[in-house]
Amino acid sequence: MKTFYNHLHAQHQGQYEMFRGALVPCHEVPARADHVLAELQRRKLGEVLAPTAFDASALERVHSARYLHFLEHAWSEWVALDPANATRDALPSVWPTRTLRSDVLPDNFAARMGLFSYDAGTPLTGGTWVAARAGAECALSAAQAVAQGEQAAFALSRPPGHHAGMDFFGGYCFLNNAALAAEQLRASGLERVAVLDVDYHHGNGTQAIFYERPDVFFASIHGDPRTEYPFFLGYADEKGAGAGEGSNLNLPLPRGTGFAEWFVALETALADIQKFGAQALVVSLGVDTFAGDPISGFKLQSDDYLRVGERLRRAGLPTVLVFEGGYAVAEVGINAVNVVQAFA
Ligand code: OKP
Ligand code: ZN
Repeated sequence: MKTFYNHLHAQHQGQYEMFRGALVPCHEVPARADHVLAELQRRKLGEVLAPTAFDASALERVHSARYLHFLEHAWSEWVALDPANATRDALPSVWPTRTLRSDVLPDNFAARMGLFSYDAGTPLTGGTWVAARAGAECALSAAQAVAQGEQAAFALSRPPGHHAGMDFFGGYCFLNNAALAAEQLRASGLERVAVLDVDYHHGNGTQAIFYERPDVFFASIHGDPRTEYPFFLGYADEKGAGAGEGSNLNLPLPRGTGFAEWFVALETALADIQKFGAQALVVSLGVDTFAGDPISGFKLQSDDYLRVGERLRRAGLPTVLVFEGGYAVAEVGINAVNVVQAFA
């Protein structure tokens, strides 16, 4: 299958994230995508292509114009505050939680960082915008390839996307690559699209974007939010709302879950996607379900990803695979490419 990859991903290189009261080195590093690319090339799994350019209207199907404008200019504003900021990542530190107003756009930069985010684990750097935008273009290009008749395509995007909402960043994500791919498939004429999120963490951004939509089904298998990030969304009782009632499926599983139980959830998700009548599938392909992942709690082994790829192929739908999490850096290439190879 074709892979869409852009070397600009490496421009997003955070130094530190806030973790248990201290700044610790980022888990989401450029080497992650480098390992996936190297493994694809080592196994000679199809062409690696640069994405095509898309204009702002493709991004605005998912994200608000004022959020996109903020992201594009945030770094220069940050450095304008103090030239010494050029060597420091920007992190938010204040948020409009309940009872505070989020309808006003403040002038203050720190206030806008908080307005457009939900955690302090997601540094914004000098290269964040170009990297996120190029990553989004990989997802859009992969969707376009599938819309034009490819059975499947792989968007090797970085930073990841599934935690990013219509107008907020967080969870290492800025632009929601999977949602952009789904909207691109819709815009190319497919009436019903499903997003299946197999990353360890619930795809809160993707869920929220499509929660009231009857035309995009969202299914997610993830660590139980009672104990796992992102904590505040991803429960089994979230089934969609309004016209989207019934088009959202959350399958939370306890920390420590192994492949056998995980695979039962995959069958459940695929059965519902089938019932929904999806004409195409977008997979948020996180491989932080791996037993060796440093920030996650499932117990999948590298060979299990071959069975995941095989099962996804058997769903028989035109499919866009979008790379998300996976922080066991040495194994992330093997695990992600096992899915791609078994699918292809
Ligand atoms: C991004 B993706 C863990 C801190 C949690 C955020 C995790 C974001 C995961 N101790 N930090 O892979 O879903
Ligand atoms: Zn994750």
